[in-house]
Amino acid sequence: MTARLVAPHGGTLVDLMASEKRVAELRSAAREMPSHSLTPRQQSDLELLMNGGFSPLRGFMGRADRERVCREMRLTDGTFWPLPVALDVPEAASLAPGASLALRDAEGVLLAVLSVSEAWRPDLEREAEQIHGSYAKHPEIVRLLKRTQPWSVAGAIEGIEPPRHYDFVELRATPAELRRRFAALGWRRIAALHLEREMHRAEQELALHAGRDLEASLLLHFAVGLSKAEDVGHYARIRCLQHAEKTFPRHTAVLALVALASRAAGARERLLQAIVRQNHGCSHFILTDAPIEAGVAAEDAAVVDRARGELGIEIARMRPMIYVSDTDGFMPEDEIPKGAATHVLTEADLAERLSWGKPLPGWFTSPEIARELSRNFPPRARQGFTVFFTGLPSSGKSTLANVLLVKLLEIGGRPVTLLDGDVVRKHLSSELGFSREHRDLNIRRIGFVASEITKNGGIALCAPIAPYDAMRKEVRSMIEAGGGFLLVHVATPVPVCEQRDRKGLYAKARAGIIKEFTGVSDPYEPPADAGLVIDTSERSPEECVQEIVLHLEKEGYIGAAAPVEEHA
Ligand code: PPS
Repeated sequence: MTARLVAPHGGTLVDLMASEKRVAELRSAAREMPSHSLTPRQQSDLELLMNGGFSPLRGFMGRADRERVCREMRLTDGTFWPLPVALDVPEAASLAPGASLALRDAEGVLLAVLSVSEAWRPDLEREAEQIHGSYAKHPEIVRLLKRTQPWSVAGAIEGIEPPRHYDFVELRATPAELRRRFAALGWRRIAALHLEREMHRAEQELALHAGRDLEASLLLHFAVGLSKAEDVGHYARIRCLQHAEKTFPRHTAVLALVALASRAAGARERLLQAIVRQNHGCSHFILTDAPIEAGVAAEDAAVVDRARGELGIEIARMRPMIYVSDTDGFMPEDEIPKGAATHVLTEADLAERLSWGKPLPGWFTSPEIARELSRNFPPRARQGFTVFFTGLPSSGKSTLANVLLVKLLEIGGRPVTLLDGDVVRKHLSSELGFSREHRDLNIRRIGFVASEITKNGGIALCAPIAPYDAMRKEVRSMIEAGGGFLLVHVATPVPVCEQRDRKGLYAKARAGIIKEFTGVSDPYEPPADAGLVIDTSERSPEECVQEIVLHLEKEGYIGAAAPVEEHA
């Protein structure tokens, strides 16, 4: 069953939810179907397909649509559409045309059934060039491509139930719900602002100006397509937005969340964002040149301009607002009198201030938002961190880690956990050997435990050999998501390690009794990204550890944290 809703803005809304009877049929048939567990990105796309946020799409794109969209931003029926909405899967053996595929969330809950129309291997690199042009080789695009599975499976969707969200339920609204709400409020002109982070005074002023210029009410629409349920930043940002919403005159602004995942696709992405807002019942889409979204360069602006006539929503380009201290107010850059003193606080400045516990200036943001941010993004001196030692057997990793443990406990303030190579192998990885596969698994486990400790404000000291660079990098990114990470390369040369040979293992390895022994018969890839490189050959452990302590102090991870509750 497909219901159609017509609203003053946005045109016809597709609704792909199946009828109650059909849901029952599909649920029982799904037991026999192959299943696909959706990634967060795919789940967000599915949510927008099912609730009509991606109208007029009725499923994941087929080959002809996808290729034409990449080439010329058009579906095969001529409808303007800027980016593929596709489902990538690792293999397609069971996905012949006519087959059904059960689409499930990460827990296995059945969300929808896809009737397969085709499955093929798209030319991802060519598509990237068509979509991203000169940005196709940008590291973020390359990373996205690497994560994309080789097969694309297309077909119509029948929705069983929308993805479940337990956070900020009152802020989540489908296109149909928002359209109804706007109608009930008597709002006919609604300007949407696409948000990916909190709004400070400059962004609030910009939205206020846009609303006045356009004589429109505002939809503050926060994209949560890739937010993780366990990310404290997600909650903090939304609470900040709730504070920001209150700064607008009553009955002029509504805050809502939308499951829209970012695509790193510049102008085309902005156009997709506009279409999604059109479907949510908005008449205008606010586009700012900078700094809210850094990705929109001049060439992108031209793409947006060319597409204007194709959209059912008007694009309102707004200039960013800058704080002018002489007048204690905000102005668009090109209206600021020559010589006037201006202030800008970039995202990097903000992160820097928070990490050192410095107060946020009153012109930049309100005390409520400043307090929210400093509580949730504590200064480094109150964040968790991991010191990850890597080096050959008998290089001194465990000795340094043990001395550092004592020093950090003396300093106090945070719990410290030591994950030593040998100890981990006894308790966490007792079944593992020393093949590359097993070593990687061992390091991934250590990284996981350390990331949990770090995320929760503790200190983890890890001291495995960790011979492979790729795995160390994986661990670093896991840990940095929730706190600090210091890689210490204990670069004691092999002859010195071998001379120490504390467990007699080098001798056994030379005699061929132990196989795959790091430094003798197994590789060690020295890191190029170590924060510190320490050779323990001619220095005492105390001296080496002092260097680490001083480094941590310099980086702000140990030391007195500045008071956080006062803001100018
Ligand atoms: S790894 O590669 O990071 O998973 O290794 P790790 O968990 O740190 O374990 C290293 C300790 O195990 C002992 N051992 C070996 N090391 C390397 N290669 C082989 N084949 C091997 N067999 C046993 C060795 O004592 C290591 O201890 P450390 O403390 O590094 O000297």
